[in-house]
This record gives sequence, C-alpha cells and structure tokens, in this order.
Amino acid sequence: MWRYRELIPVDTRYVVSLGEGGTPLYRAEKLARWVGVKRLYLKFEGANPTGSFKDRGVCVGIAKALECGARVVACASTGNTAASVAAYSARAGVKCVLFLPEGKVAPGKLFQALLHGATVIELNCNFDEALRLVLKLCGRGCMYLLNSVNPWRLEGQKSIAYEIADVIGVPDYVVVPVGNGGNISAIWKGFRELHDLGLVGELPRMIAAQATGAAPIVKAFRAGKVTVDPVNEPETIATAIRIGNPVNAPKALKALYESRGLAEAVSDYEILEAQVAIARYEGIGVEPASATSVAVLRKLVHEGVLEPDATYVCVLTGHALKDPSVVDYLSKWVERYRCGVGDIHYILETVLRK
Ligand code: AN7
Repeated sequence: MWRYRELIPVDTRYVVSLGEGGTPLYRAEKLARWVGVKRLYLKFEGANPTGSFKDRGVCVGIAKALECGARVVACASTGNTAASVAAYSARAGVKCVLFLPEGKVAPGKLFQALLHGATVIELNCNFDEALRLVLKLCGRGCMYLLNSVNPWRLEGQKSIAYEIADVIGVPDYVVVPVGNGGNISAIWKGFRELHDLGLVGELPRMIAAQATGAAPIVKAFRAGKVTVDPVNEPETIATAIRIGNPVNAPKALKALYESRGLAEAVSDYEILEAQVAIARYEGIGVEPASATSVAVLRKLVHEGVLEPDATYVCVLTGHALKDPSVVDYLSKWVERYRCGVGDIHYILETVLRK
C-alpha cells in the first residue's frame, strides 16, 4: 500500500511495516454464476500480514502513536483489530492493552493477541460496552487509542480503493461488510480522492453488508437517517461484526448517501452458505463476517434490486483461519468420515460411488 504513500498523510520515518496491503484482487467466474452477476471481483484482505484489512489502518495508527511519543496503545475489539494491534505494537516496541468481550472473540484472533504478547483483558460485556469503556480510559491520556474512531486508521484503509482502481479501474459497485462502519467510509474516501485528483472519471456505489442480528446501519439507511438507533443485544455467527452501536455510523451512512448506495442484511445461514461457496468455487477461505458481502450481493441480485450486468467488487475482510470454530455449524456442507482402518475399503467404495 506504500506505493500510494503520497496520498497517506503520515511521516513515513515512523512507519513500522509488516508488508500490509497489496492484496490480491481475484476475478471470480464460478462464484459470479452462483451470485447471478456477469463480472465479480474479490478483494482478499485475508492476505494481509495478520489476516485482515485492519493491518492497513493499524500500521498508520501505530506510526502516529510513535510520532506523538505514546508508549502504550489500546483498543476494544471483536478480534481482528486486537490481533493486528498486538502484532504491530510488538514490532514497534510499544506496550499493547486489548479489551475484549469475553467468550465472543474467534479463537484464531485471541491466539494471535496472546502470541504477540499483548495484555489481554477479557470483559464480561459485549463489544459496544467494551468500546465505551476504552474510550473513557483513553480520554485520560494514559493510552493511545487505536479503534477506528482514530481517523488515522481510516487513512491507511482507504488504500483498498486505490488498489482496486489501479487494477480494474472504478467498478460499478463495491460491497463491504460493515461493523463499526469505518472501513466502508475509508474505501469511499479513497475513491473520492482519486476522483478529486482527476485520476478516475467515475465513482462506485457503496453497498453495506450486515448480519440481520446486528444491522443498525441497514435500519438507519432504510429510514433515511444519519445516525443509528443502537441494537442492544447484537447477535450473529459473524462475531467480527457483532456490533450494535457503531461509532462510525455517521461516516458510513454519509458514504452510502453520497454514493447513492445500498444497505442490506443477511441471516447467519446465508452468511455460512456464502462462506462455503467462496471457498468451494474459488479456493478462497474467509471468515463469516467477510462472506456477508457475497451473501448480500446475491440476495440483492435475486430480488432484482441489483442488475446482473455490472461490475461488482466484494471486499473479503478476513481470513478463514481466524475462526475455525464455525466448522461446528457446517455439518450440512462438509464430507467427513471417521472409521477404523479395517473399514476403509467399504468407506472408499461409498465415497467413490458418489
Ligand atoms: C473481518 O476487530 O470491529 O465496519 O474490533 O473484523 O470498519 O468496523 C472488526 C471489524 C468487517 C467491520 N470484517 O469493519 C474489530 C472490528 C471483519 C472485521 C469488519 C470487521 P468496520
């Protein structure tokens, strides 16, 4: 992403890099057929150093922390921000304190945080309450906040737009999984900047994808509002976006209105179905939150809201290995046998006859 350093307002002397950004943009022909569109591209953010798009923003955020002399960084997280902040702060040599909703962080992400030596504080509350707490604590000035309310985070994440435009130009639509709303607003900002600079002639329409159990932005968008009514007990298998009171909702809604975009929610079943389809048709493993983009696109095309003959980019925000626990919910789709060595001929016969 540092190919675009002139557009990222940070003193590069403070940048501690792990090789963030520069992720693949795949043309997905088989998945496109399943979704019902002609041209579908997948921006695979799972290919970042810690396995999610957060690395782009956290890298810039940590540089700002170093520039202002912070010795401790902190964030509340549903998991991916925590994993990223843990890794980058380790490399930068700053202390890292993470506030996580107990029992609600996917095992791969918790492991990353612990592995990189962060101080992990598991709280008996949900993400929204953890974020309120850490906002208050950071307000005292003892820790540098790295949640996406920190605008420098978004300055890094907007590079997703630059990379897409560099490879295929400006697509008609960009579909983004939305939790706190930071990333969709960052990507929109990236496209707008390219447009303002005269580097591209068009702008995409942004589509926000959420899970039905945690969809405050979809609700606000339908009502034409610029702020959200919080969802008190958000629930979804996509724990990364299990967020009821998104701090960047005003920015996300602005991106949707300005781009003449859309917002839609899908069920946990539709999310898992899309996760499996992405993995089976294209060989790309993503975590459930990431699959919401593909699930939402398919839903809107099937309902006739979106046209098949347009160019779509789905942003796949995080890697499959982040959350291996979902295998427990995939029994409908997985083929798995346990057998004694003595039964192998019988099993093979059944398997090969299928
Ligand atoms: C895989 O890590 O909020 O709308 O604390 O991990 O910018 O919040 C994660 C969010 C989408 C939503 N996909 O992005 C956190 C956290 C994945 C994510 C989102 C997240 P935003």
